[in-house]
Amino acid sequence: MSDPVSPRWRVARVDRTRVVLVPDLPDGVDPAERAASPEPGPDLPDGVDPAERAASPEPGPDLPDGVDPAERAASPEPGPTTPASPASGPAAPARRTVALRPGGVLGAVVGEPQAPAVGDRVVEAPTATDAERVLLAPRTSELVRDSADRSASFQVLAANVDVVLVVEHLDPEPKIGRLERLGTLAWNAGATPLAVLTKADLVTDATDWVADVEAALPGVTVLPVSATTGEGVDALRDLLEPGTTVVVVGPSGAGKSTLVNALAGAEVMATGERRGDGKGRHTTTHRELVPLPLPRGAAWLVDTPGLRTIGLVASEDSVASTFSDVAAIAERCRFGDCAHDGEPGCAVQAALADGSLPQRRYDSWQTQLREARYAARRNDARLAAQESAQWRRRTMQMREYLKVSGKGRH
Ligand SMILES: Nc1nc2c(ncn2[C@@H]2O[C@H](COP(=O)(O)OP(=O)(O)OP(=O)(O)O)[C@@H](O)[C@H]2O)c(=O)[nH]1
Ligand SMILES: [Mg+2]
Ligand SMILES: [Zn+2]
Repeated sequence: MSDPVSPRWRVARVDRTRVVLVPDLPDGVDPAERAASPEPGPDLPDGVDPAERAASPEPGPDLPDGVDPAERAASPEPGPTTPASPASGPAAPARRTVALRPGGVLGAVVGEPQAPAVGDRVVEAPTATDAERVLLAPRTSELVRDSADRSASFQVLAANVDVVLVVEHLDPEPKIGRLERLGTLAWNAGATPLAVLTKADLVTDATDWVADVEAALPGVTVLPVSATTGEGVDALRDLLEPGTTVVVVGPSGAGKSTLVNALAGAEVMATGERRGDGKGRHTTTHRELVPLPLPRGAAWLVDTPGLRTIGLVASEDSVASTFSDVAAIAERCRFGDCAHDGEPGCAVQAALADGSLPQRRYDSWQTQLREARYAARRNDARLAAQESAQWRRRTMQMREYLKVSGKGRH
């Protein structure tokens, strides 16, 4: 697959009126090797010619310059540090700021102009009149959540995501329900979730929590880490593939930015103190894409602000991925349409009764299913509304036409 236009950029940051772009990195991985890789993540069209890739220099740790001074002045809570560029090493590829079109959109290679998200791929498509013209490339995946303000149906947290690091602290105690929700969010994006339990240095033994989280997210790798002692950080880095995009999500104060810095081996994101009451204040206030140098190339990391509430916009299939164990039990119910609500021969009720299915997990499953069904209905309603708006427009256009042409008059 080749692009009609080149080269590629990635959206590193989105503001109201402009986006910051960084040059996309060649992933440095032989496609054959990637195909043989055990990681089942969705394969990204890399758009880089293998020959060209071989010739391209190893991308250095392109450190972002952090927060724009103007933005910082306007920001209610300025970050404590602006990471400095490394004194040595290859010159960082140019960052570029591009103004958004009215409505906060960019033109797209295919289809209507769209609001860009961090992680979007952007291609240069200069015209005679606009040498700066760039276009959004179609997304391979989207990490979405319910919009916070309900003004839109959902919010795109990041685009073109391969792996989601679902971060939860070991101290205070991890919230399993939150991990389950973020797991579903990740599956729904078509990405591979990886659970990271931070602050392992604050607990004597993380083994039981790891087992609990493994049970809550079947098939998901669970890693305890400590940015303080370095425990687990190399192991986590080893799980990440060059050329992929890895998004870090989790509650405020969980140590997401600290983890990003530990993985990157540099202070690329500002981190904050946790409040005495255990509630994190939001240190990171915007989503940002930063490069992650790996031994065989580089990947992209997206740090995000802590999510206060995580409204699910997910399909029932994504819920079934997180609850594959419960879904397997439900398949043994006598009736195919069993509501697990007292029907005879209900395997789910039986599992609850004998304790093999914890009530907490059952409740979580039911809650997520309800939300998935609600999201589907809402989406249907939204599509219906769009259709009726189109219909109204067409009717008006037809009336206008009849008026102008005089055909409507008797
Ligand atoms: N003891 C210990 N503290 C940690 C660890 N990781 C992070 N912290 C501390 O936790 C606090 C919050 O860390 P951040 O990295 O800013 O948390 P965050 O998840 O990015 O928070 P938001 O940006 O608000 O979403 C800081 O005081 C960190 O020093 C760890 O592994 N061990
Ligand atoms: Mg942060
Ligand atoms: Zn049942």
